Amino acid sequence: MSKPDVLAVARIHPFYQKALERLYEVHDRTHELDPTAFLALAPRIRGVAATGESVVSRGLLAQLPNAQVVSVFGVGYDGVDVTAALEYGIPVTHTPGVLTDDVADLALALVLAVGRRLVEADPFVRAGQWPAGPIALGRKVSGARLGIVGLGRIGKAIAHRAQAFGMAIGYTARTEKADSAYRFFPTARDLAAESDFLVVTTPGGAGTRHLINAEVLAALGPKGYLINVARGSVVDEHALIEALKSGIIAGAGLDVFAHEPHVPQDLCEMPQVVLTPHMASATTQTRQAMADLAFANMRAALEGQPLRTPVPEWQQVLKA
Ligand code: NAP
Ligand code: 8YV
Repeated sequence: MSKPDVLAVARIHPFYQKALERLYEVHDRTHELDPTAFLALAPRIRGVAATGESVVSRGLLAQLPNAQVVSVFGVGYDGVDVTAALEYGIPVTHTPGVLTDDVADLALALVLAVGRRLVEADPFVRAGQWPAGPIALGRKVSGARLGIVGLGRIGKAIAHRAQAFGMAIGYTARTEKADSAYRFFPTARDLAAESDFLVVTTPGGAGTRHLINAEVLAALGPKGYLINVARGSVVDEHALIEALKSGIIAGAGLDVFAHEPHVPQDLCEMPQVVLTPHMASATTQTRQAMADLAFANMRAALEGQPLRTPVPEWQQVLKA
């Protein structure tokens, strides 16, 4: 018997790919790489494998009458047209929780890297500049004010780590958290005005587009640092570059960008900025856990079993 067909809409991680290939015929980006072949293939597609950065449009979903799931390898699914998926009765799943620790770890690493000038310090030593030093002073992290934009799974894990550094923690979110002892601010601007480090951990998509804009950056101020481990779309990248160039903020630590994998040259040339290639969940252990969960969701959907981790919008459908 032939294996059920699955479409990978992006280059998916080898751990996820290998797991899928055990049970399914995986078609790698056929919709983009060979549109003619895709016309014949599309009605056979039973599942869609995606990443957190993938675009799964209404147009694509409309071509997949027999798709039973979009299984995202990642917690963020802002590129998936969930409204269309719901209309077509195609559940969307993601991988919440298993990557939370890694993303929080990287957020703290970026706080420390920009505050303590780690990325400047390494070439300073290697290039023999130490004898003519000293290197410029850093910004003390312990005891500083940390503002978290989005107190969800990742935001809370960042706060937990920051407590060990004795940081004063504030946050903003869509709603105040009754069970949180951290100080709530109704807007990102208000939070920025009271933060030394502003860490962004919201989902991407229309609801958060340019939530961090020129006004928020001005409120963060010339001694403030922006850290983004959420999505590039949440920050107005042009406003950020201007703010960094003109000293409106002190520096930034960025794991995500507006047009990945392309990073503006301006950012690459700034010593007060630390850049990482969307790698917050990129450890062997976490990528394996993400692959296991994304695969489990795919398999459950194709075997008619309950989904492990459907996105909240689909959970609402199940409840109704
Ligand atoms: P989560 O538990 O759903 O938390 C999201 C938080 O964002 C919630 O507290 C939510 O507020 C808040 N939020 C949503 N819209 C907002 C808005 N307009 N203004 C202010 N706050 C808003 O999600 P998570 O598991 O922590 O993941 C968060 C995001 O991190 C993902 O969606 C993804 O984009 C990103 N991420 C990036 C990487 C990476 O590699 N860099 C890895 C994993 C995840 P309420 O609680 O009030 O609803
Ligand atoms: C991954 C992510 O880098 O979970 C997310 O939302 O952005 C990251 O964990 C991504 O999904 C893998 O491509």
